[in-house]
Amino acid sequence: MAFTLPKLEYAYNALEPYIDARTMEIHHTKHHQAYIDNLNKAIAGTDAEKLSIEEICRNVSKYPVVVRNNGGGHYNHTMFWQWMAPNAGGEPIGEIGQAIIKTFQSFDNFKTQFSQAAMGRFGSGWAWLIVDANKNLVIGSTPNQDNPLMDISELKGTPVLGVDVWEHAYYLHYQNRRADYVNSFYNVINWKKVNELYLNAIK
Ligand code: MN3
Repeated sequence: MAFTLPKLEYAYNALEPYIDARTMEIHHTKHHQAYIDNLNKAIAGTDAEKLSIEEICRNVSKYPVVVRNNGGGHYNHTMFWQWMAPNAGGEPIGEIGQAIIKTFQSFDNFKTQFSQAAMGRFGSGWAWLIVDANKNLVIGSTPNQDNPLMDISELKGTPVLGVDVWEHAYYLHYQNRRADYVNSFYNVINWKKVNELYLNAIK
């Protein structure tokens, strides 16, 4: 079974003014689609075709680098679309809200550290909030299309939130102003989804 582009649960313009419609459309239909096409090409006729994208990421050291880059791209973007929603953002709700306060003392402290991870990632990559092997929340970042599921990643755990800091995610609207983009991201975080992923990760 070849991987296919997941449908967004909202319109391309639904995250405006924080994420513009043109960026969303190009990001989804061109960038994400290209990762999927290249991944499908790379795994055609191999045993990886039978695996989920999570399983491929967990064992990514066994595959050529093209699978790492494009498989990571597919997983990361599939999650990224769900980490955002219209009429969302603000303070985290539910168990993830409590865990964030417990771990980082306040939501403001969390935002400071998460933004630092996003700003500190040189070049292209992702900033993450993960649940590590000890069920603790940890903030970090990975380069390129790597992610914390990958066996080759220094940062390891289950992603519950991530932000794409590749320039293609923000350049049309924010140009070089990554900090403004990351600040805007807090207005579209789908905490309901993040909470679901958190509850699953601490089981
Ligand atoms: Mn991207």
